[in-house]
Amino acid sequence: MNNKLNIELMINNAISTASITDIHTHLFSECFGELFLFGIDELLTYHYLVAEALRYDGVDYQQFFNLSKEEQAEYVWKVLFVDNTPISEPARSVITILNKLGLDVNQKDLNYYREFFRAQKLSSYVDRIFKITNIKCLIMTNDPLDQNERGVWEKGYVKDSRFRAALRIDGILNSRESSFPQLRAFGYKVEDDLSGTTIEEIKRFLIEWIEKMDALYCAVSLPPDFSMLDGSKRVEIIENCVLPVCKGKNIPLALMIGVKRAVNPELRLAGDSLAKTDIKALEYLCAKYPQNKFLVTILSLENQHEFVITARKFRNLMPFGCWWYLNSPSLIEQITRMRLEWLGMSFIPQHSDCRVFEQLISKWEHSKAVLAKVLIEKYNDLIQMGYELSEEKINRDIQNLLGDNFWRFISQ
Ligand code: FIX
Ligand code: ZN
Repeated sequence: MNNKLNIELMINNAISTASITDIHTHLFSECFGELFLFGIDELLTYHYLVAEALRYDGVDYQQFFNLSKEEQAEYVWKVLFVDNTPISEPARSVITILNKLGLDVNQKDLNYYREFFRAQKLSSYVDRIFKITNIKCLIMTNDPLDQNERGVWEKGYVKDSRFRAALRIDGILNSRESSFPQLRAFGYKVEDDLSGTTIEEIKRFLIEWIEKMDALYCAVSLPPDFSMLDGSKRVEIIENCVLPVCKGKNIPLALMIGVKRAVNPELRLAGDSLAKTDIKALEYLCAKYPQNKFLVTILSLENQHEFVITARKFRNLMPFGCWWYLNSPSLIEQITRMRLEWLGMSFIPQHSDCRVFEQLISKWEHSKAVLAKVLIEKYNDLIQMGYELSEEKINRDIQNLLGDNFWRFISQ
């Protein structure tokens, strides 16, 4: 029997039991050593919180960054959690994590939390977080030009099927002045003007690393003024290297568009902002390269309607996630509702973008609550007209949204 209450129970149950694939994170598996971030000090020094804490008084930015990690965490803790109420989305997330881990959220002494995290045995702790969150698999962000990361891929990498790779190519597309010398040092014959063997050598680099990492896709973040018609070297590399390689390997290219890097460089990682982009570049790519697949997320709220309609026009375009500054309940709700209304179930509603392991708990908990709210509304619109829904159909739909849409898109 379909009634409102039943549907609500079925949706909540389906959302809490679906096995999630988190398609974009900055997490690393245990074998990456220090790149695996966890615990209260890492949570408090997350760049989302740093930007917020530094708004409250006139502390010198440089002075703050000169502090040790523990001292920075203490500063953020005092400002955002002791002297103020942690109401913002990033601050509330810390409270959600502590609560879900069974800790007393009213303790003001940071050492109480530190002791808990210090006492964890990493491997079983990792298992526990995967269990709490029902995450089957998450995708890392992997940059072979990063010295620390590269070292692990070359020596000491241990496969863990819960952590899959994505080859991040911001270096070759956005900062050739630093990435090309690195490529040359690694033995790739590339010229700054892209002459000679450069195109073939970049392709060789991409293929070698896709294979080494078993990467599920290539990814790049792009500025708001990203264009495919500006005659830039970036466009040349995309069209002559990245797209042919992705097509040959049958993997998507993930485009993350709209980030304005280092608006306030003094804030370091916390200093990036956003602006509207022109969807034309996406239309051009999807239309001109129907054999390529594009996983896309866009940072500006103002772009979301055009973006959703563009996805209706191109089946090689898969919208994913509410990225970064869109990852808050009111914005997720608005965007998810719009996507459901115009794309049905054919999109990927969320990814976490976690940098610290326990953030998987809060980011998914908060997003799932919003997804449930919107789906309850949408399913109720149908049952009010006598449309019959079964638990099986609801489970299927939600499993598609939280995991299977991605794997189907990858394997098409
Ligand atoms: O470029 C990206 O992948 C961004 O998501 C990050 O660089 C950003 O700093 C972030 O953590 C957003 O959530
Ligand atoms: Zn990211």
